[in-house]
Amino acid sequence: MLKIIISLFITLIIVAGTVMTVAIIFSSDGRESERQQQQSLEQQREVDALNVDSGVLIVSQDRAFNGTNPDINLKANIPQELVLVNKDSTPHDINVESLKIDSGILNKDEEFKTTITAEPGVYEYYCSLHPQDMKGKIIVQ
Ligand SMILES: [Cu+2]
Repeated sequence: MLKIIISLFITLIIVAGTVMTVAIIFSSDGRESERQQQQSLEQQREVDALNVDSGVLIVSQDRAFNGTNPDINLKANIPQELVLVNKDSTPHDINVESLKIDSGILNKDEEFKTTITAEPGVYEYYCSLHPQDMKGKIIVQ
């Protein structure tokens, strides 16, 4: 009888331990995905920062500028800052030949800043390392 009680007790401890371990793994998973969600929200805010009054933030990531190589709208004849941050482990740059802009090659987490004061027009921007995938238009009005 005593043996049965002891083995029941041991089984109970093993079961409780397993349940607690699973619970801990799940709760840390939850925290992890919450953190990732917050991170992607921050990235979203960075992407949304396009076309703010004072300037433009471009993030190169996954071989694209701001995910979709968007049109960048600028106001004519007003100095506006353009910032490029490279978030890829692959090097990138940004070139706008008609505005004489060449960032030079940026490695991961490096950034390039310039100020654009341009006449109305459409200016192509591109990455010289991936000109097929990373190119878009700066529209100055
Ligand atoms: Cu590139």
